[in-house]
Order: sequence, then structure tokens, then C-alpha cells
Amino acid sequence: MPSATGTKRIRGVSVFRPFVFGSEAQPFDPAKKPPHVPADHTHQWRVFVKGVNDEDISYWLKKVQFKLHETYAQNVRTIEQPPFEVTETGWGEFEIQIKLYFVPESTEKPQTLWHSLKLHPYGPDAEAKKERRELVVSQNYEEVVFNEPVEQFYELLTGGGAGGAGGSGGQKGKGGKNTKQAQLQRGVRTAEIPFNETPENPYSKAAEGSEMDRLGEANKTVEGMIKLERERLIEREKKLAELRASEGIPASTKKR
Ligand code: SLL
Repeated sequence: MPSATGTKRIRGVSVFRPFVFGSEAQPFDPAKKPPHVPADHTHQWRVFVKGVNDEDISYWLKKVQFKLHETYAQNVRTIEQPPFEVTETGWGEFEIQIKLYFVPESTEKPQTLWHSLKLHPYGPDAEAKKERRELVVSQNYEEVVFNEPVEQFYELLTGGGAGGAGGSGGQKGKGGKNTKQAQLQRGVRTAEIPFNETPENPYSKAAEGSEMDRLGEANKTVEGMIKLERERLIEREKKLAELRASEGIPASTKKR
């Protein structure tokens, strides 16, 4: 059956888009707890899905469904436009199911993620943070990968060419220029993350670089440990062989 215009898949192409999802929680100050909040609720929290650096992601993400714990009234919350977030109050931590629905042009099925809502400070300074009633942030950087997107979605994702949604002018630059400047002018969309991190946004090329360095170092340590273990094993096998030889036990324990 011939496919409709724009629904042909672009073979061999993958487009990824970064995003951030997670939660923020803060304990109530008992002296200033709002009156409408149930007595057993100790925290206010927010669960969210957003672009890196709060970049608009609604050109590929249509809606988000957050499935809260059953103790919540109407625990399935569907957010149809940005900000894709739910703010609540409560007393306990639980797993939140987050279902991402892509724009209809994508013809993609929804994708499900899980997030563990964190209300209590964790990590080395947890006690001091608790004392100060600090905001508890638990968030993750993620990338959605669209493999072989249909043409119409690829156009949307890349803001490609004339009439591309979200562009300032929508028209291609003179002579089809493809410089970064020309791309920005006509609103070409990319998955680039900022070079440097900021207090609001920890996800950057620089952070990625130092994380790679850290992983490289960790890898070296692990390789060193493996080498040491291997040497120890050889040493032990040698000792075992010596013992066996001195007691006249054959090296192989294979049954005849
Ligand atoms: C726990 N397994 O026991 C978890 C469940 C549920 C949290 C946590 C309810 C709010 C309400 C709320 O905070 N549920 O009553 O509306 O820790």
C-alpha cells in the first residue's frame, strides 16, 4: 500500500532530543503550613519533564501522563501543554510512571519512564540538608531517540527549511547557506546542549567532558584491580599445584 505524503521513513537516520525529568521537594515549615494542606502531609513536591535549560520541547512532545501513587485522588494526571509538571503535597516517597506522548506527526508510540520521587535529602550531607529544610532535587538527563523518523516528523524535528515551524522567518537563507548563524536565523532545530553549565542547568558539554574524564579514571582503576586479581589468581593456582604435587594428588580432578 502506498504511504501517505510525509509518512515514509528516512532510512538509516536517527534523531535524538535531550530532556530532563525528575522532581523537587520541600518540607513544610510547621509554623507556616498552608491551612488547606492535609495534616499528615509533610512536603510539597513537583514532578516534571522539561527541555535542557528550559528549552521548548513541545515541538516533539505533545503531552505527558504522570501516574501517581493510588493514595492520590485522580492519580493519573495528563498534562497537555508545557510546563509538563504536576505539583502536589504528601507524606511519602513512591515511583512515578511518566508516559511521553509524541506529536501526532511522529506516528511514534508513547514511551514510559519511571522516576523515584525523593522527599528526603540523600547523599553525604543529608542530615544538614534536612536540618535546613533544603529543596531536594532528583533529576535525570535523558535522550529520546527517534530511529528512522517519518519525513514529516524529521522536518518538524529539524525545523528543516521553508515554513519550518518555530523559525523566525521560516525561509532558507540566501543561497541555501548552512552556517550556524543561518540555521539559527531560520530556526533550525538541533539537539545541541549548551557548552557551559549554569546554576539552573547542570547539563552541558563541559559537564559531559568532565564526566567522561571521571569515567576514564574509574575505568583505569577497575583495569588495575582486574590485573591485580589476575596476578593473585595465578599465584594461588601455583600454590595449589605445588600442594597437589607434594601430596601426590593429580592436577586434574576429572572423574574417569
Ligand atoms: C510509602 N509506599 O509507604 C509508599 C507510599 C504514598 C504517598 C507513599 C498520599 C497523599 C494523600 C501520599 O503522600 N502518598 O493522602 O493524598 O512510603
